[in-house]
Amino acid sequence: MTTPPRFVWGASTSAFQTEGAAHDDGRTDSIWDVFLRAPGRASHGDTAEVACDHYHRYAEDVALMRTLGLDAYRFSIAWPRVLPDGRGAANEAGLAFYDRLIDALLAAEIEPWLCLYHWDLPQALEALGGWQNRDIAGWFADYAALVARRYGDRVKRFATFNEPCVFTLFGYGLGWHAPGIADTAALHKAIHHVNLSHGRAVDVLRRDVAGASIGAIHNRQPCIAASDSPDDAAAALRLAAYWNDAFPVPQAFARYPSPLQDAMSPYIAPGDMADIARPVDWFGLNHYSPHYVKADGNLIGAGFSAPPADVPRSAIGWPVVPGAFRDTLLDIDSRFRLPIYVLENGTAAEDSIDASGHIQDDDRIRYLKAYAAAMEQAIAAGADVRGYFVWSLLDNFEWGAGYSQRFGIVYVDHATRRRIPKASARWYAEMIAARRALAHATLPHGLTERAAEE
Ligand code: IFM
Repeated sequence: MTTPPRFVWGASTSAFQTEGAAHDDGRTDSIWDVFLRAPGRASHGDTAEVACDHYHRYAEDVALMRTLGLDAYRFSIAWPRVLPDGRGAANEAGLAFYDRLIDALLAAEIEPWLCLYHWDLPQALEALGGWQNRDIAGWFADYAALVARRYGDRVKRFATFNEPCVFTLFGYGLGWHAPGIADTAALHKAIHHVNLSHGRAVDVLRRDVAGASIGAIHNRQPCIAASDSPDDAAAALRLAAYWNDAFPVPQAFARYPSPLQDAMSPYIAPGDMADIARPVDWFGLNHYSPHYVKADGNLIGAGFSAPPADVPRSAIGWPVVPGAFRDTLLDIDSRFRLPIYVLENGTAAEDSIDASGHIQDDDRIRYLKAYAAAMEQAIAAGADVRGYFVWSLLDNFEWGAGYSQRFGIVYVDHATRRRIPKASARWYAEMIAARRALAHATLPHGLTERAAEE
């Protein structure tokens, strides 16, 4: 057992994927609501209008988390729920929902981890250019200030963005995600304005929340050339620049990675890079598998390839390579020198309810065990990993895949919204309890975990 005392075990979700209540209490459209109205955007025409109905069932969900023994829960705020126009007048009814959620978490002794942005930009701001409009850095800072002042008395853990590489590349570069734009300039402007917004929000959170612990959440996956060809090798380097480095590198080192420097330079104003590279407290990592990359005619010249035949894959075809997780943690540790929190890891699996009403998701348990072991190898080798959050608590709305992919450790019947903990939820709860007991047992007699750390 190599996880340190006070290691944080949690689960993550996001607002758009779970809340539903798309039109309740003054919430307006996000870019995803609008994007999904066009045909063919998500499997089976699925939408997130109701999703897991977490908006109305949050108390049941918090009670479930408590039975699992979670230390922490990561959720995101729906920007269009609290600021229906994206800026200006706040919506009290929307703000009050997160008061209820946060208070329920604290009453259950579960630490709230709040992410400001998990892809659901208010459509009202997209109408003004969205992430392509430089003014968004100010709008995002104002939104961050609203959230900080409202919840900062009870929430200390703040993330600015979840996976900025994914929503910029897929939303503005390749056109697969909302708002469905595929344009080189749009992609580069979006990347820079998201970075600028991150820096501004860090300053606001630091100013307005006493004792804030702030980070950003990055998806990092090794990019491996699909063949020995020089074209595939060059494509892998390009994808790595967009996917792995376009956000953490400027945020930590005040420069863009070299393959992107020329493309980004038209959008950088004097002082921007210093404004982006504001000190943070931790590095949030989302990791699932490595990417296999081939040359492609798309606007970044890089496409996703199937893994080699001998690489095991999950039910949805994602490579299962725990060693890549270990290596990613060690790489982050050596390059960024920050405490690392794994804020998403997990897998979709073939989940079905058996005759006795159970979901025996052995594939997911195997995946989680292998990835937990890889994380422990990284910790044993010196990586400063302080927490692990499974993706996801619930089977939720999986973007373009709609409800066809289930990532939850808790099954959600999408017709009735009934929740049923899967075998993996029981495994996770038992693993957390066992590690906690061991951490206590290894402390010198009479010393609490916190005292030992101090
Ligand atoms: O569901 C997503 C999440 O929103 C962002 N990270 C990856 C997950 C699985 O695809």
